[in-house]
Amino acid sequence: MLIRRGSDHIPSSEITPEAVYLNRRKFIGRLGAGAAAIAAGVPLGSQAHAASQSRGQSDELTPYEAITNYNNFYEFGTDKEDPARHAGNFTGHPWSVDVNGHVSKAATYDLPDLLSSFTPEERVYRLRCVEAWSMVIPWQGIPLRDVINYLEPTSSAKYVAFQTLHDPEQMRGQRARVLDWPYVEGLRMDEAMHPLTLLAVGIYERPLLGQNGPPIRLVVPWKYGFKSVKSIVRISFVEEEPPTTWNIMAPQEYGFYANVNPEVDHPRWSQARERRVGELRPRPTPMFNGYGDQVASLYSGMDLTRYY
Ligand SMILES: Nc1nc2c(c(=O)[nH]1)N[C@H]1C(S)=C(S)[C@@H](COP(=O)(O)O)O[C@H]1N2
Ligand SMILES: [Mo]
Repeated sequence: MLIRRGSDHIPSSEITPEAVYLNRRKFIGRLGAGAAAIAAGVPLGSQAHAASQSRGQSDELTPYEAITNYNNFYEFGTDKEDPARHAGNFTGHPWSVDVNGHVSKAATYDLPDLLSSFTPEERVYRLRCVEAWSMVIPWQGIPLRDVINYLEPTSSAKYVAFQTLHDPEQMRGQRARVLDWPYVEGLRMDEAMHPLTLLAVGIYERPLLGQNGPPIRLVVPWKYGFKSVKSIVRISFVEEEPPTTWNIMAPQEYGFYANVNPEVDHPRWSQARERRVGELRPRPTPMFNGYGDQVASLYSGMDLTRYY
């Protein structure tokens, strides 16, 4: 198990990479602030709040510098350095999210309004990208299921679909047809309702920078990074499995489920090992990115070589 909740103890192994952050934590403690403040880009220097703290037990946190300078966000270019270079002016506010489909409270929400009743929690999750690199990131976010419960989907809602902003003026990468814009993703309802699934609004208690998908992005820690869709403008409750961008682009390479699985290789490379950003030596990739105890039951009886 990679997270431990309800503890403020910080193992010494985690102090080195972000001494500044951890020092700051000691001072800010548990001062109150709503998710809306984070999502609206309010600086968190004095307002950070972690409703329930959770920390990786043995994993060193990836430095903020790496999390914000080595990214995949094709809306801002395809090189890992492009998002940091080109997303500087992209703050994600003002922002509204369109909620539609099989859901009682379908509406277009001003994001701070939608989030105002939720308090962000801190979760230290590994993000494991299909390109075989991983980072350990202290996210602030709201469990997706809290938002779903608030929105009240009907019994016809079997999947949740997400869509990223389409705005080639702000997102220069969308001026080229490298992907089928807008970027779309989806989860089965039970995956979306799983307590590990997070709508992230911050990293290291700072609002998401442009490159990390502000003002709100998904984090599904047991799946490859491409499921963690950034800068979400639409949430749809649907009956059928929704299309997903990388599956549209290369169906033999990227499936709907995209569970981290060392036993199912990408057709062009192995997924058995991964390189933690900042480390030289690759490590073995754990099944379900290390969250198997909590999520394996979602897939019991499914052939994971077929539903990859
Ligand atoms: N809209 C959008 N979301 C996206 C992507 C993208 O190109 N566009 N890239 C995905 C991929 S492949 C990964 S690995 C993660 C990277 O998240 P990070 O840059 O915050 O680490 O974002 C995912 N979400
Ligand atoms: Mo990725």
